[in-house]
Amino acid sequence: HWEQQYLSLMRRIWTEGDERVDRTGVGTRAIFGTQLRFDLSGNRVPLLTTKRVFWKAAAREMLWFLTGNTNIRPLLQQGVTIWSDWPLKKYREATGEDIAQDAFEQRVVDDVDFAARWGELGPVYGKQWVDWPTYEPDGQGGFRQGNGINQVQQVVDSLRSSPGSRRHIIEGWNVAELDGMALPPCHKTYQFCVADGKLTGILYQRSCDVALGLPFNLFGAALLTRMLAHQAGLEPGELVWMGGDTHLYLNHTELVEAQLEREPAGQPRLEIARKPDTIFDYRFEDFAVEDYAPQGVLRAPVAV
Ligand code: DHF
Ligand code: TMP
Repeated sequence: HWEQQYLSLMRRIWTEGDERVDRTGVGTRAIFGTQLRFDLSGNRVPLLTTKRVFWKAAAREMLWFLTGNTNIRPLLQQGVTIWSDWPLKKYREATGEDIAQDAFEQRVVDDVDFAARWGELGPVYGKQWVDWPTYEPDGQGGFRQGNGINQVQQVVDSLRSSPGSRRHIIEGWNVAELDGMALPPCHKTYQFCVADGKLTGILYQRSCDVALGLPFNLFGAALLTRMLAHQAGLEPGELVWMGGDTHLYLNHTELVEAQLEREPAGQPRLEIARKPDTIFDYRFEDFAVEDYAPQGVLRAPVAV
């Protein structure tokens, strides 16, 4: 079964990984340098069946990246809370106020000024993907801001105009702006390749929380590949996922042990109902997952 790849990776990290102290202080077991490969043909999608994955949140997150927005407010307005922990931590540290997560989230939704001040993640994925900053000489020996670069549109254009190119890349790792980001990008590089009328995507993820992040990242990367293929008139090929520091947090023991007991079953498919004029015009309602009958939710704490 295609999902065995994920389960074997999980098992290998848990039994053979190096134990490391990480930034969060939680501790991990990790393997450096890993790969997974999934067939996307026939609209197959690598959505894990050994636990329920909230693919709707992952889809809304991907659409949010494409808007260029970097504030958690639009996510919270749609009930997506996966990015709340980082602004919340910053708010608590700055104000000393022990505000509950749902109260903080409600304030971000209700109060635009509060959201602008406290809901911002900095120039993360969305900003770099569709508005990578540029600078140009101002004619007086200095520099002024130039037009931002929309990497996603450029990839749509290059897939259409020079499908054989080896430069279909979307890069999140803007070295000059890392300091301003709540988290430097994890899924930092996407590359695409056209062969036989099919589009294959590679995601290089520098750091991967295999239990919580990876199920979302696989679905998100597959969705992005599908939208690009759709826009460029190509069929879906494969999704190749490559991991740098690929880890399991030590406080995920219960999830890992339960999930490794389970048998995967089925092959979900992702259907896209409508072809909008541009890649920026997809709506959440355009996506449907079929044949998804996962086993139960497995909860685990996220390391902040
Ligand atoms: N930090 C860490 N330590 N791990 C991450 O996976 C991670 N992911 C980030 C930001 N920082 C991170 C962004 N993506 C969840 C999933 C993805 C995600 C952040 C959080 C998560 O908590 N998933 C839970 C609950 C999902 C829900 O309630 O919608 C899950 O069970 O999948
Ligand atoms: P780091 O910046 O110290 O590497 O911590 C980031 C953590 O978040 C790490 O555990 C990887 C995880 N992560 C994912 O796995 N997927 C994601 O999409 C994001 C944003 C983070």
